[in-house]
Amino acid sequence: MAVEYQNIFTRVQVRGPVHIGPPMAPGSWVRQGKPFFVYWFGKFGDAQVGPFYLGFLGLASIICGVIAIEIIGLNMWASVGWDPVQFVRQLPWLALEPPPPEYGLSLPPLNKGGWWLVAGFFLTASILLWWLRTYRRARALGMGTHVAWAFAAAIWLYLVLGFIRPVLMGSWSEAVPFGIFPHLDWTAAFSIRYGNLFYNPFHALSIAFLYGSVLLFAMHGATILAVSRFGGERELEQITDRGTAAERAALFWRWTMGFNATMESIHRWAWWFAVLCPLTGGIGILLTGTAVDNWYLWAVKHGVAPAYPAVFPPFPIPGVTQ
Ligand code: 07D
Ligand code: 07D
Repeated sequence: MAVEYQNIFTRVQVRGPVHIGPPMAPGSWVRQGKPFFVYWFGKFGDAQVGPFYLGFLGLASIICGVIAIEIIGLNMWASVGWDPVQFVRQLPWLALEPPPPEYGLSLPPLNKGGWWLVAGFFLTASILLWWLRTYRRARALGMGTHVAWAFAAAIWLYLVLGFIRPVLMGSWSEAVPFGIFPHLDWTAAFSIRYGNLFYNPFHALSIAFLYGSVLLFAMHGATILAVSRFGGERELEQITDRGTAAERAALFWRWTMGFNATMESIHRWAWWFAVLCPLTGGIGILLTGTAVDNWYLWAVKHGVAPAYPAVFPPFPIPGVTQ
């Protein structure tokens, strides 16, 4: 029955004794926590919780992250006069803003954007430390470092938005504020200030990869679920010894589109589509204000967008007496 297929819960839970994982290399921290099972976790993923590897990098990252969030939160709370009710009520609209333009790249007083710099420093340290952790844990398991490099693509966009571009523009005030809706206001204002980001070809590329990622994710998830009755979700076996699941999945797409991915190539497509979204996006943001001041006028100049006719005074309209 079709309705049985449209189910977010894992249908079969295989439960063995807890798995501690492979032995640790000398010099590593121990893994913390006695592992246990949670039935409802097993509905979404693996039922076993723990053990957890904290490690130096993990601990340092969490400490920096907590410092950043605490600075942001306390500044937001101060902005409502330390009223706890207003803090909770107005939280989505509260902000910790970067320094105003007159401070350029200098160190401003704490209450004039200084706290923004300190919070940004700790948030960035936390993210970079977490990146190192993904790299090191992958290496410790003898894995490739694909996850770390995909994460690096997102960090590239984050650094362009909050650090590299503001430095090139000579002002911290160009950077993004901390806050739920304030960072959306910044995004909208940025687009308007630089002549409509829709005319930025790298924004367009980034959107194509964003939408493409969604499409690929849906196609891949659906295809594998559709052949799971033949063991299709055991993807590794299907790569090395292509079975009936892989054959059927491939045939389905070859029949419908004339071309099909393979059990391996689909994951390469997925990785590249996801990575190229923030990678091209970061290029687009880096060019904005540095190389291109107004994307609409840039598009007019390059014949991508039509120039608006001057329809009313004070613009002179050719052939019309003023
Ligand atoms: C689902 C994985 C889990 C991650 C989550 C995010 C925080 C921030 C901090 C209050 C897909 C956790 C959030 C830790 C809380 C404070 C101080 C990932 C998943 C659940 N944005 N953005 C959101 C960030 C930028 C834009 C939501 C971060 C740019 C638009 C969330 C960054 C621009 C919309 C969020 C960042 C931009 C959002 C949901 C960093 C252009 C929305 C995110 C570090 C790219 C959406 C109210 C999500 C929303 C939204 C976080 C940067 C635009 C709060 C951490 C400057 C248009 N952004 N964002 O699910 O609902 O991601 O906003 O660069 O519509 Mg954003
Ligand atoms: C933000 C990478 C950094 C995140 C990191 C994660 C934590 C949280 C969490 C513990 C997302 C750190 C995580 C700290 C820890 C827990 C739980 C990735 C980030 C390192 N746009 N737009 C994009 C669309 C318009 C604007 C990209 C669509 C308007 C600006 C994307 C539309 C205006 C910027 C995209 C649209 C505008 C973007 C983001 C439609 C506003 C950017 C890709 C249909 C009026 C960013 C080149 C991404 C960019 C960006 C989509 C419209 C402004 C493809 C679909 C015209 C300023 N827009 N946009 O991966 O790269 O983000 O632009 O209208 O900076 Mg846009």
